[in-house]
Amino acid sequence: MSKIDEDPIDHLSVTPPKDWATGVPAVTHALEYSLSQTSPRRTMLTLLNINQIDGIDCPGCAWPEDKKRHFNEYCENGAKHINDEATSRRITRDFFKKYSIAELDTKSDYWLNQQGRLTEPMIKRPGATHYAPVSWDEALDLLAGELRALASPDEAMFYVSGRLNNEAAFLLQLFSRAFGTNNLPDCSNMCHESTGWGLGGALGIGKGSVSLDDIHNSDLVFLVGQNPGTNHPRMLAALEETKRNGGEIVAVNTLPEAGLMRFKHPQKARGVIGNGTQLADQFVHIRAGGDMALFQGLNKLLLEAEDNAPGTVLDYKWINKNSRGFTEFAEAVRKISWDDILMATGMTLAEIKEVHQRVLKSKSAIVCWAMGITQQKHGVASIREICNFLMLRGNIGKPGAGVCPVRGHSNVQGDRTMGVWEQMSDEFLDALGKEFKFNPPRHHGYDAVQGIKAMYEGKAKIFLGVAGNFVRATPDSDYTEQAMRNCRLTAFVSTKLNRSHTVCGEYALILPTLGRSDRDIQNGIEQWITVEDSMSDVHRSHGKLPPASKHLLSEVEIIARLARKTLGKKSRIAWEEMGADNDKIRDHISRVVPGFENFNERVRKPGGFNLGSPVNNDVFPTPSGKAEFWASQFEMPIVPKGHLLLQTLRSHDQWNTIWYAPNDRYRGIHNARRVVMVNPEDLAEFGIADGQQVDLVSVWHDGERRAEDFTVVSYPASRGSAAAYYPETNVLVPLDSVADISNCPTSKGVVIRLEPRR
Ligand SMILES: Nc1nc2c(c(=O)[nH]1)N[C@H]1C(S)=C(S)[C@@H](COP(=O)(O)OP(=O)(O)OC[C@H]3O[C@@H](n4cnc5c(=O)[nH]c(N)nc54)[C@H](O)[C@@H]3O)O[C@H]1N2
Ligand SMILES: Nc1nc2c(c(=O)[nH]1)N[C@H]1C(S)=C(S)[C@@H](COP(=O)(O)OP(=O)(O)OC[C@H]3O[C@@H](n4cnc5c(=O)[nH]c(N)nc54)[C@H](O)[C@@H]3O)O[C@H]1N2
Ligand code: SF4
Ligand SMILES: [Mo]
Repeated sequence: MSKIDEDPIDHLSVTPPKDWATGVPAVTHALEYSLSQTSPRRTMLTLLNINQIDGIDCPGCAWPEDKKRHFNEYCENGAKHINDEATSRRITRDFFKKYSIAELDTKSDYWLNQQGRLTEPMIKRPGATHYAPVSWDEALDLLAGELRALASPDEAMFYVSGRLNNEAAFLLQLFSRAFGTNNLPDCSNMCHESTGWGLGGALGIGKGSVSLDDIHNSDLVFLVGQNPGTNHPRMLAALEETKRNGGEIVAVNTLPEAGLMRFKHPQKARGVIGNGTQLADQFVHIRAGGDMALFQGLNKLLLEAEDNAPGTVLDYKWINKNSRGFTEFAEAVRKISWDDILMATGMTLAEIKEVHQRVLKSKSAIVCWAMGITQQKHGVASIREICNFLMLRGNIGKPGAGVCPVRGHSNVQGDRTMGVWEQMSDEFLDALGKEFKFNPPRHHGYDAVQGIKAMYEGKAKIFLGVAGNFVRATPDSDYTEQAMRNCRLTAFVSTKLNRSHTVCGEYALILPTLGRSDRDIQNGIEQWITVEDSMSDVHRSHGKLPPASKHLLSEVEIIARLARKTLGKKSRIAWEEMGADNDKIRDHISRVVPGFENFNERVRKPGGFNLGSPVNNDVFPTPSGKAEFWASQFEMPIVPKGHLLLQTLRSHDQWNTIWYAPNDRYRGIHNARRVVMVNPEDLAEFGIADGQQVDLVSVWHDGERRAEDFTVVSYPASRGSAAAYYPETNVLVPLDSVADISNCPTSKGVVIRLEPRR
């Protein structure tokens, strides 16, 4: 680990990609990072508490805990994430005196994060070169005054990242609506937004329908467009159980990710020695953006198989009882040509038939997916096709079957449940208005992409981010940075320093907050928060560590104080009461959010409660009350000759916009991040050598965008695709290159060419 003020040396070395994930080296890597951040005592305190019943919910991904909690209920990356927050390093006012904002802006994302926890509120005033200390009251008075001075509430935006807990998310959306706007963009806009639209249209739900037990007991699990070894490591233990119970796994990816192939359990003797468990029974090396075509092909084969042996393949009982649109859908799928499907998938017919045979053999199937699907132009249509596929054999609502979108941030699903969305339903707004006796605005707000455009054009003037790193998480970095700089005021409620603090509006505020691992005492009573995981389990998280500084406030308190200062005495909402007592917020939630009745009581039970999914009781909350088949048009990304389809993805040593070390161990990439992984045959065709320096140039209707100085790594990526790390490559993603319907940036589908550097 390098010194605190230097970046690790950028000196690429490449080793062969691994074909197994999470063995003993993983545990040592977790400890190494943790101990570089804090003392052995604090490391042990966090690790003993992570994901335990009365402990700290892992601030990493949203994968659920096993009902039978194990002593070590965490993975290597979870340990890194929690100790990145629990770090003993501190940023004080002297730090901001030493570095100008312009100087901080030249530092890497790594460096900014490594400086440690933020400890007191800071302000940048118009024309100032440095942040200066400011009291909480002065900071919040300024923000409140500026909000009140806006010509319209819709000139303000309130961004939420999925690290935020339920109580704070509920309070923020309440404040935003009481102030008068639905401008609530969130990280989900860039993440599983396509999932919400796809599942909403097909099944009337926005979330997954399966439990861990379903995964364990399924006959066939598809892992499509996700990298669980890095991004949801404990999912591998669940998949190992699937295998042990006789289930099969089909992995569909443009890269042969280590975690899809084989798993060595870090906490079991047989994971330490030996070869571990083989995971994927079949690896489908798909062409980028070819997943919809794959499922169309599988659906075509199912229809043909039913023709050949009527009454044996499709579940007509389920289809007739629960769905609509089968006939139109079947007609459309039959018309799609195999030539198109094979071209889009890059597969042979024999390979697709092999998957089909596995489907025929199975009595239950689950499809899991993540960013490889949602961040594609036709992501929503791909998810509709996945739903068609499952519905054909009644694989919704029975044990071992269903949809499993694998969520990113630990509470990203909960934040949406709590009403953080720019287009919440009238039912939700009615309930909110009734509970708090006001009329919430009804017109939709800005999502992330629309919000950036509005700031650029001067239509939005104040940006408040609660958690996250908006400027690095969003596409088209140059444009987005200008959009932020155009603002009157940018403010962030944050635990750690990041780029969003160095790209400032006229005024800028850093509002430091307690992290999930910090103890929060209000009036002598310990406060705890709640989260909802990827499988709709709602449970508690208790901070355990002494707060990083005595000046920190909880997110809830910051929002409550801001709300009172902005809305003044005329607001009849009990902000002070809620800001001081999370139980009070939960009481309100119990009357506003469906499924949260008796919230305080039920969530106090060990492990909390599960929200369930209506589709498991054959209830489909679509406008028709039925599950909807959908006839998607055939679609595949068109990539001009000499170009590649770039995906911007995560390395093993990073949490979203923040990297912990310049390594991607499973992919064999060490000591560098500006690398682009390309298939050797594509490189040969372009006349570009492994190890050559290139610029990545993205091609879009409004012109070209450039990311300079990348090293080419010859890699088994599928033909025609390329992979490079986010957020360094966000500059290449055009703001209006978005998924149809969901408006999610196409971070996995950017047309680029490689331009050799002289
Ligand atoms: N350690 C760690 N864990 C994390 C995160 C992190 O940054 N670090 N982030 C969290 C968040 S917010 C999220 S949303 C999740 C993200 O979890 P993932 O979705 O697994 O994350 P990505 O790294 O974006 O990887 C996308 C995967 O899709 C594949 N892919 C790309 N294009 C295609 C395609 O066209 N078809 C198919 N079939 N596959 C494709 C890529 O090769 C890669 O394996 O992870 C969460 N967990
Ligand atoms: N090109 C490209 N862009 C992408 C993606 C991609 O795959 N490719 N993925 C997208 C996805 S899936 C997502 S989810 C977004 C992620 O977007 P964000 O969620 O906005 O980004 P993070 O990097 O998770 O935010 C990290 C910051 O959160 C703050 N933080 C951490 N914990 C806490 C806390 O407890 N409270 C508060 N208040 N602050 C805290 C810290 O200051 C830290 O610096 O990025 C998206 N952008
Ligand atoms: S799988 Fe996700 S939630 Fe579980 S310990 Fe790892 S990072 Fe944390
Ligand atoms: Mo995400």
